[in-house]
Amino acid sequence: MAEVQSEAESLKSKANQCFKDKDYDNAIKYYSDAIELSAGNAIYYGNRSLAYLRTECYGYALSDATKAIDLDKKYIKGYYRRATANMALGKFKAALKDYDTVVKVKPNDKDAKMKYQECNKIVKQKAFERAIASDELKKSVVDSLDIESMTIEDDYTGPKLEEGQVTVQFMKDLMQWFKEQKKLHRKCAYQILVQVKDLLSKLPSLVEISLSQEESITVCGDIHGQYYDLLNIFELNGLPSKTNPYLFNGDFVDRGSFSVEVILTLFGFKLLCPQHFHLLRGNHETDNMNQMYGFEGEVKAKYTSQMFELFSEVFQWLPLAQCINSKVLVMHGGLFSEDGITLDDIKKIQRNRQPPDSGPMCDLLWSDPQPQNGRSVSKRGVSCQFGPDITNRFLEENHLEYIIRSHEVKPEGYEVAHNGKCITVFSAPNYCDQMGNQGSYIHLRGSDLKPTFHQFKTVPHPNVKPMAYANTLLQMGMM
Ligand SMILES: [Mn+2]
Repeated sequence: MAEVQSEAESLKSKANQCFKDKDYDNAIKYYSDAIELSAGNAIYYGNRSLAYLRTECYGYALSDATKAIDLDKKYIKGYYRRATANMALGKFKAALKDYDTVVKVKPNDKDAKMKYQECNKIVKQKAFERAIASDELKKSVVDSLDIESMTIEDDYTGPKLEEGQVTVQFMKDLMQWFKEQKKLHRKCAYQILVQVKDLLSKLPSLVEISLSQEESITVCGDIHGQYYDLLNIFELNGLPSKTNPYLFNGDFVDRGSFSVEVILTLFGFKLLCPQHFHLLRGNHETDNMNQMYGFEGEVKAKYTSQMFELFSEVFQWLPLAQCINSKVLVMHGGLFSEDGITLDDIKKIQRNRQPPDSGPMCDLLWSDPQPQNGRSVSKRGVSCQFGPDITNRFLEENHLEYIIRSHEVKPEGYEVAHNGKCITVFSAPNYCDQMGNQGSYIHLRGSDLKPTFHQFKTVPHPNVKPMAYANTLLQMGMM
C-alpha cells in the first residue's frame, strides 16, 4: 500500500513538472496515472482540473474539481477551480456559489473576497441586462449614432475611408497604421462597423459559393487577436482580392491583445471584396466569451463600451457555415448532437442572437471531433464530441465530401481525422505565446477540391501579453 502511494506521489511530481513546463497534455496523462493508483486523493483531481482549465477543457475541469471537493470538503483550491471553470462557461451564478463558500471558510482572505465581489458584480449585471432585454426590443446602437457629425481632428494623420468607402489603399494604410500600434479614428471604425453589419445581415446562415476549375480559396482557422501573425499570413499568401479569396473560420478575437486590429482588418477586407472574402462566426464572437477573454475589455480600453455593443450586434450576423461547390462544408466547431440535420436546417437557423446552450447553432460553434465512433460528453462542457461514423452519416445524407472546422489548437496547425473526412485548421501559431504550435491554412482548388496544407511559425509582436484585457478572474496566475 505504501509503495503504491509513493508511486502515485512520484507520478504527481512528474505531472507537476510537466505542468510547470506548460506541457499540459503530459501533465494530464501523469495526473491520470496517479489517480489510477490512488483514486481517493483530492489533490490529484484538483491539479488535473487546473491542467484541464489551461487546455480549455472546462467540462472535464468542472467534473475533476467537483470530484476533488467530494473527496475533501475543505480543499479550497477545488472550489476556486470549479468556479473558474463555471466562469469560463458563462455560468456565473454557479461560480458565485463556490466563491461564497471560499469566503465563508476563509473570511480574512482578501483575494477570495475580491473574486467573490468581482463575480457578484457580473451576476448582478447579467440580471440587469436580462431585465431590460425583456422590457422592449433592444434598440440598435446604429440608431443612436450620428457618424456624419463626428469630426476627425486635424492632428489625426491615420487612414480615412475615401468618400465613405473602403479601398485597397485604405486597407494597406490601415494595416501599416495598426502595425505601428496606432489607433484608427473612431469615426472610421464606426463607418466600417455600420457598413459590415448591413452587409452581413443580408447573408444567409449557410453561405454557398462555387469555385470554377481555375479558381481556388484559402481557408484559415482561429486567429484569436494575433494581429502580427495575421499580417504574416497575408505576407506569405498574398492580400485578399477577387483573385485571391479567403475564408476565415471564426474566433478572430479574444485572448490575443490585438483583437481590435484583427477584427477591423478582417471587416475592412469584407467590405473591400464582399464576394471573395468570407467570415464565419466562432464561439468567441459572443458576449459571454468576449466578457471573459478580453475582447470587451480591449474595445473599452481602445474605444468605448458603446462600440463594443455594436461589435456584438455585428457578430450576431456572422454566418454559421459555408458550403463550397456543394461538396465541402466549413464551420467553426463541428457537427451535431442529434442525427438527421440537413444543410436546409442550417440555412433556416435564426442566427441573430447569442447562441443557445444546446441545439444546432450551439453545435456548429462548439462541438469537437473524437476518434471513437458515436458521440460523447464534451470535454469543454458545451455541445458534444462526434465520431467518424457520425461524420460519415452526415456527409452521406447531405451529399458532401468532407468538413473543415477549426476551434482546437493542433501542434502542426492542422489535423486530418475521420479518414480524411474531418479536417481541423488552426491559424494562431504559438497560441497565447505559449503552446509552441505551428499555424496553418488550407488551399482548395475548384478543379478537385483537394486540401493542401501550408504551415507557418509565429512572428514577433509588441510586448503586450495575451489576456492583457481579460477578466481578472481568468487571468493565468489567479486560477
Ligand atoms: Mn473556438
